[in-house]
Amino acid sequence: MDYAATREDALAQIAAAQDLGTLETLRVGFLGKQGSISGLLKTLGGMLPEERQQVGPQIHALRESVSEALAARKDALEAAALAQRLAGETVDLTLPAPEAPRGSIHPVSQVMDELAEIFADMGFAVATGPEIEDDWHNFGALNIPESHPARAMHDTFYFPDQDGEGRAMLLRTHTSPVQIRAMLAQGAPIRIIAPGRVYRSDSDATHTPMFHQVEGLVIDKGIHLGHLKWTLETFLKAFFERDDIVLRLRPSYFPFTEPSVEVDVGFAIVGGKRVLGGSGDAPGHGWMELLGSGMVNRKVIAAGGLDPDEWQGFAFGAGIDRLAMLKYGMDDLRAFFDGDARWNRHYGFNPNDVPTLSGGVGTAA
Ligand code: 2NL
Repeated sequence: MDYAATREDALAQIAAAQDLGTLETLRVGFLGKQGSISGLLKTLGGMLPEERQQVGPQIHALRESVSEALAARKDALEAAALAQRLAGETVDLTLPAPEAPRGSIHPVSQVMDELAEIFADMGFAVATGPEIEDDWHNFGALNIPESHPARAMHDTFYFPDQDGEGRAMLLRTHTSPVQIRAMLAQGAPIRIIAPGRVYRSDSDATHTPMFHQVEGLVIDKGIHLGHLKWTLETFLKAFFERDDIVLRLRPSYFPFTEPSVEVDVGFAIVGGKRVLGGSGDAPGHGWMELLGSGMVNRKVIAAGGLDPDEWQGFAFGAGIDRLAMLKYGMDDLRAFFDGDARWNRHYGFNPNDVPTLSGGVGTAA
């Protein structure tokens, strides 16, 4: 057997391989389980010791040089492929700068910025907290009993396992747990808003399983419903940028507030569309429910680690997505979360134009 000729032939084939696929086929043909050189190695077992001593080193040397040639050719082909890719992926540094900034602020982010700006002016801080909560912070502390429908599997996304203390874990259904945590961590007095993502197992034209809520909480001494009404009126006038916003407070029920009030805002119908402003009782006008609120239930103040005989407060909650739709005129909630670039461009806001009370909170278009 002429191992030198076999070697030359193999090396020539390897040198001629023009791509990694061909090279791999060659490798399998020489060194694979059924490969020709692997076959030669197997013949060693049937040889007499003298013959094996003479032929063995030649076959091993053949395998060695073929294996080295394969590795070297592989490196060369990979380097060539990389060089070709880099040549095609050059960055043209002479391209002109974009005329306007690319990307825009999502209406939900814009409204959250507006809320922070408006409430900061009234002395509120922005509080945030975990979206994965335990049963107690989301329900128990808020006087929502085990039997309450809001706790049913139907509305709440539960995790399969409990936490270390045996409490059920869930995706928060409102941002109230943020305010419970703030009471426990900071004590009183408190003035905060808690904007953020919340989750409910609900999905149709007007409900998405994830949506955005803002809640507000004030705890101090001698707080009454008048403070609540003034705060919401001042907020809504600044947010909708109209002085003629009129509120109607209606008795309602929430487990976490007592008394509870639903807040309606008067609207007029202008060109077939509802425009907020003016009394809903005037001819051609109506009332739209916008917020839920009330005086914080004594049990909730106590769950927050405070003495309800010393501290009182009010709280409110509203949907941010809905506030954005009303202010900026979108009619389909689901489009908020589709990520359609055309929608984002159309309804998005200039990232260089931040909401300010002096410049107009919502004029950044
Ligand atoms: C609604 C109603 C509401 C609250 C949220 C609250 C939070 C704490 C204590 C007491 Cl820590 N209350 N939040 C109160 C009343 C209403 O939201 O319709 N939201 C969309």
